[in-house]
Amino acid sequence: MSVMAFDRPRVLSGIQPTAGSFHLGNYLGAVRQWVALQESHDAFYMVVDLHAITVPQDPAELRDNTRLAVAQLLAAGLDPDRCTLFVQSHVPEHAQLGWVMNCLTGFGEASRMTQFKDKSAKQGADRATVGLFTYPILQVADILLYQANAVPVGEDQRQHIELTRDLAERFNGRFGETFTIPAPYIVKETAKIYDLQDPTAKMSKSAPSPKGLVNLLDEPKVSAKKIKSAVTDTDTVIRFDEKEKPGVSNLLTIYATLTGTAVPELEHRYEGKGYGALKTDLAEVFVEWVTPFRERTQEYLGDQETLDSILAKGAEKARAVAAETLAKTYERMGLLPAKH
Ligand code: ATP
Ligand code: LTN
Repeated sequence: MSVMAFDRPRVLSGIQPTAGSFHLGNYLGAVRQWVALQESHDAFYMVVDLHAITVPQDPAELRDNTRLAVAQLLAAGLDPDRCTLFVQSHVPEHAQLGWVMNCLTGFGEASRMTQFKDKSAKQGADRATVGLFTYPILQVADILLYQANAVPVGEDQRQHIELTRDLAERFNGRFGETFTIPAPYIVKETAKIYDLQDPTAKMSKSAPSPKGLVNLLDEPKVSAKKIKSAVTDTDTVIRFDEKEKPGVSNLLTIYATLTGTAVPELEHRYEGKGYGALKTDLAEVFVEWVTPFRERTQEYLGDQETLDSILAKGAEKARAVAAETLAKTYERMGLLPAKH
């Protein structure tokens, strides 16, 4: 770790290896910010496999998807020399602090987490596991272990960051200053990317239909077609207006972010042109952006030795920080230190 790292504010975030491919919402809402923040922050990023197993996973697929997630993060621009990149289960302190945080959370408090309500409803409530119920509490432990100042995520994660702040304050109040209180880092423009077929719903891997979901690793032609068939409205004016024109606004957000062009500039450029022109051009922009991304992902995936060594180094750096926080936490709570 560079000496600089100690002067920089710290960020931490995680992504689940639950689908093979990241989607455009994951990238624009979260991963893109991770890449930018490694330049200015002491950054910790992980693939949260322990979160993934809160719903059933096939073992071979989980292993493959974990490597694939790491390869995509590298392809997106994470640099293991600039950030600490690791797999959650390689750092046992996550599960250990997770238990402590479970013991600090009220049952009612956990029951109010909306993501659990959504996800358990999707599965059929009687099939949801206790792990899915305590999922946000493991996330609390993830964040507090690293004394993170900020957590770059999409809008859907805001409630979990609030819970993290509440539990950190509760612990500090009861046992003395131990944890940094983290702030959500949510970029307004891209906080919620919408489904291309239902622009009022979040783009999600578990959408009822795959037609509005843009997966980064899909054949670019398939994604281009989805973009060209995006739902807009019966008007023809290209204007950013989330209430009246959610479909067009979503396309403008994606276009603006992928090209670094301001939305008003795009509105101006497409004045008098129809939705067709906007969609065709955006499809092209996306294909141009995603083609090298897919190639880089395949390259990283093809070199497992390098991948494993990046993860080994990452886990070692992460453990050094996590172990210190866990030891302090145990000590503060009165857990008897083991003598070696
Ligand atoms: P999904 O909804 O696809 O199941 P998820 O939120 O359950 O995704 P992850 O895949 O681990 O879980 O999400 C990784 C990151 O991507 C999180 O920070 C999340 O907020 C962000 N994210 C997911 N979907 C979107 C979206 N549509 N717009 C913006 N950010 C998103
Ligand atoms: N719940 C998050 C993934 C996640 C996370 C974290 C994000 C697990 N641990 C810690 C930020 C910080 C999600 O994206 N669904």
